[in-house]
Order: sequence, then structure tokens, then C-alpha cells
Amino acid sequence: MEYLEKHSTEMHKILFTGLDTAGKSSIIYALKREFSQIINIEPTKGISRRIYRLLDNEISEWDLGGQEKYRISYLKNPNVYFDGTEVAIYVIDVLNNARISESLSYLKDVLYQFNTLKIKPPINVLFHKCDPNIIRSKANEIDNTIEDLTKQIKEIAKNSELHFFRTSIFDLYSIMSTISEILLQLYPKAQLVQKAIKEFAKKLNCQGLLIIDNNSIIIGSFFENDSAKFLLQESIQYFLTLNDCFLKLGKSDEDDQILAQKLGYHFLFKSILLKEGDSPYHFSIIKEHNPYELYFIKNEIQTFVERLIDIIKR
Ligand SMILES: Nc1nc2c(ncn2[C@@H]2O[C@H](COP(=O)(O)OP(=O)(O)OP(=O)(O)O)[C@@H](O)[C@H]2O)c(=O)[nH]1
Ligand SMILES: [Mg+2]
Repeated sequence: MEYLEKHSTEMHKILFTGLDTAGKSSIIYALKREFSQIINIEPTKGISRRIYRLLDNEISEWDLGGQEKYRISYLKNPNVYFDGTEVAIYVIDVLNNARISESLSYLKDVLYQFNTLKIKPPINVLFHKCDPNIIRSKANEIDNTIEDLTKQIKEIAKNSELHFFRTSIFDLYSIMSTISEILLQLYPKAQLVQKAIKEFAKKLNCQGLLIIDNNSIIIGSFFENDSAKFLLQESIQYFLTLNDCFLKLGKSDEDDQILAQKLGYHFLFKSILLKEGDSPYHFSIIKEHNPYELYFIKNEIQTFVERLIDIIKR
């Protein structure tokens, strides 16, 4: 239980930037599952910072409010705001055509600052507000906007490592998977963890397994087929929310789990503490065959958690 104290923790600076109203803070609230905050969201005044743990590292997350007056001050003081950035997340509102050129121009300014500071963080561009209902009704229009933007960004940032994603707060999984992929780039052990998760899923003979930390970061996943993938991805936010409800009621017990069943699919959701006083990890499992084995896999999960601790501290 002392390994985390002994183990040296690395701190990584993650920068969220982009114009005002792009949706940066909403993405962060969505990861924290604080949906009621998104409805009444106010523009971020200056920077909002938080520090959280990811596996055995620490993430220092900087959300730079994007109103013009703040952008001017960041660009004037790049040492304070941009220096030390290991990963940049640049959020663009794809529904706001009128401000796309302004957004590209600010991206240029940000890249210029990285260049001056002699740092080369990967640039992760989020084409945000790709809401499921809009994608259905205006698919071509959005695709064209994104295609055009991608071309322009590749030109502007031709010396940077670039990654592109489509996100919407109305598709929580798009946010979870995007931010997880971005953050796990920092973590070389992520592949070992993923391999162990796959082996564990095979051992359980389940069709899908999703392991998420308390900040909604997907530590690893396994899906045997598309329906298992779809069902686990879509259901995870409801299990997390139901779990949060019990925590708000002050009710939790080490042995508790949520079980659900429909049309031959059996779901098990269980929260596990790797370490006393730490935040929990959430396991979501789907099984089609021998579902009753699900009731008896507590020991298997515990053994797997020990293996996970072993990989993380190594
Ligand atoms: N349709 C849609 N609206 C969104 C989405 N994400 C955020 N919004 C809305 O966009 C508005 C601005 O969101 P914020 O998260 O405050 O934007 P921000 O980038 O943090 O803005 P600043 O703090 O001023 O830099 C809010 O009204 C959100 O509800 C999304 O995925 N789809
Ligand atoms: Mg904000």
C-alpha cells in the first residue's frame, strides 16, 4: 500500500485552448459528470486549473478561458501560460462557421508561442459540437467543414504532431474516448495495461470489458463484437450516474455492484479501490453466455486488480 508514496510521480501539463464558447470547460465538466454545471456554464475567467491522478502520474490541467481579453494576455506572457505544455488540446466549435477563421488565426498564434518557447507538444484538435442529432441532419455540411478545416490545420501546423477528433457533450463516450486516447499517449505503460485487460477479458469469457477511472478516463477496453462494444459504450454513462447517485446518498459498500439484463445480454458494473483512500476504478462487463458466472467473479476481479497495481508500480 505504500508503493505510490515511494514511487516518483510525474506531473504532466495539459493545455485546453481555443476561442470562447468553443466548449472547453463543458468537456471538462462532462468528464467529471457534472452535467448540471454545463447548463448554466459561464465563460471561464482567465485560467481554471485542476490537478488529478491518472494511473500513477499527475495531470495538471489548464483550461484557458478563450475570451479575447484573456487571449491577448496569454500571448503577451507565453512563459506563464504556454510553457511546459506537454499536450495541447485545441477545441473548435464546428457549428460556428462565422468564427472559424478567427479560430484558425488563434491556433497560429498558439503554435507560434510553442515555437518561440522551443516546445513541441502534440496538437490534438477537437472538432467539437458534432452533436448526434446535427450529424444526422447535416452530415454532409459538417463533413465538408471538417475536411476543409483539417486541410488548413495541416498546413498551419505542418511541423507539429497532429491528431484530430470529433466530439460532442451529447455523446459522452466521444469525450471519454478522445481525452483517454490523448492522455494515454503520455503513459508508456498504457499498452501493457491494455494487454492485461484483454487477457483478463478472455479469462472471464466475456464479450466486453471497460475499465474507467473516476475522471472518466478509459484505462483499457476489450470488445469481442460490435454489439458488445455499442452496448457497453452507450450504457457506461448510466451505470456511472447510478453509481454516483448512491454515493450522493452516502451509500456504498465494498461488495456492491450493479447487475442488469436484457435480451440475453448480462451487464455487471463494479467499482474497485486499488488503494485505500484512492479514487475507485469502475469495471463494466458484458456477458452473453453463462451469465450466472458474473455473480461469482469478485475474486477474479480482485486478483486482476492486484496484477494491475503490479503493472502500474513497476
Ligand atoms: N451543441 C453543443 N453545445 C455545446 C457543446 N459543448 C459545449 N456546448 C455549449 O457551448 C457553450 C460554451 O461552452 P463552454 O464550455 O463555456 O465554452 P468554453 O470554451 O469553456 O468558453 P470560455 O470559457 O469562454 O473560453 C455552452 O452554452 C455549452 O452548453 C456540444 O458538444 N454541443
Ligand atoms: Mg471555459
